[in-house]
Amino acid sequence: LERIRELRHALAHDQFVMYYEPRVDLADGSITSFEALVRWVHPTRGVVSPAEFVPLVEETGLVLKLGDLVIDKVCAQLALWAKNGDKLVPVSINVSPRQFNDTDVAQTLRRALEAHGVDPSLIEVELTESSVMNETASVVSAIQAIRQTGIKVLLDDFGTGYSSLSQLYKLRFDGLKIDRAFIVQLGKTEGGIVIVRAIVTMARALAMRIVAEGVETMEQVDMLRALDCDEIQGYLISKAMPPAESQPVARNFV
Ligand code: G
Ligand code: G
Ligand code: MN
Ligand code: NA
Repeated sequence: LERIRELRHALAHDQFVMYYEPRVDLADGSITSFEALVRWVHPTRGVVSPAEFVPLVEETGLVLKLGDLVIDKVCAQLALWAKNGDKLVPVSINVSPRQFNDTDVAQTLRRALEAHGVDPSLIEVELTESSVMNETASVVSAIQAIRQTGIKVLLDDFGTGYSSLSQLYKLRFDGLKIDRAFIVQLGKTEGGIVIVRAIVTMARALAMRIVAEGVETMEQVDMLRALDCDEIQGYLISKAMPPAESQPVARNFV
């Protein structure tokens, strides 16, 4: 396929860049971290969203190469920010189901951190429910291995998949990101607030940090505050941006 050849070429010729979307603490409006989101800078089509190519790289196994590249790029960026003398905040990396299940991600992360001289506390990993669906021993130990490195693990897009309560209890994520689909419903349907409240109550009981994704309105912010959510991200704060010279940690958003 032409598309696959193009993606291989893009990997070989360094056409991928990372954009960064801030996550904000609802208590004081400070930036708590950035989510790293990959972009393909195509020579003629411009900046291409991962929604257009992640499914194909996932199918072909190229996602393993791309995943390693993303980890390396984020660590390099953190090292650059550190060199500029900024106070750093962590960056979260999306790890695909295939990379999580087929490779030793903890080892890849440790090597990249070491190569760039970056502290593990500056990295977080986002796993989707589909990555951890089968609560096998290998899933449990892979998550433990990442956490033992000093890297936090967050469950991404929560509520859209099929993870069970017993899994959540066993796997002990550091945090949980409530899928945008539920945040959109806040203030629109009664279901929205009921579901978000239930997720917050459960996550709180398991001592997980609670992040709301896809926040676009102040009304949602007010409701999320009332529901005792910890952090938000979304277009109301900022979309993902190319890295600035320094991390803008000082600015207050909400
Ligand atoms: O940034 P955007 O909203 O266009 O991303 C679309 C989808 O691609 C999201 O589901 C997001 O999680 C995924 N994605 C973005 N960057 C990465 C990445 O670096 N690795 C993986 N595995 N998925 C990513
Ligand atoms: O699957 P994941 O949650 O990693 O996907 C993140 C994706 O969500 C990115 O592609 C990002 O561009 C997108 N995104 C982030 N904030 C918002 C938002 O407020 N609204 C919408 N519609 N998309 C968002
Ligand atoms: Mn994510
Ligand atoms: Na998400």
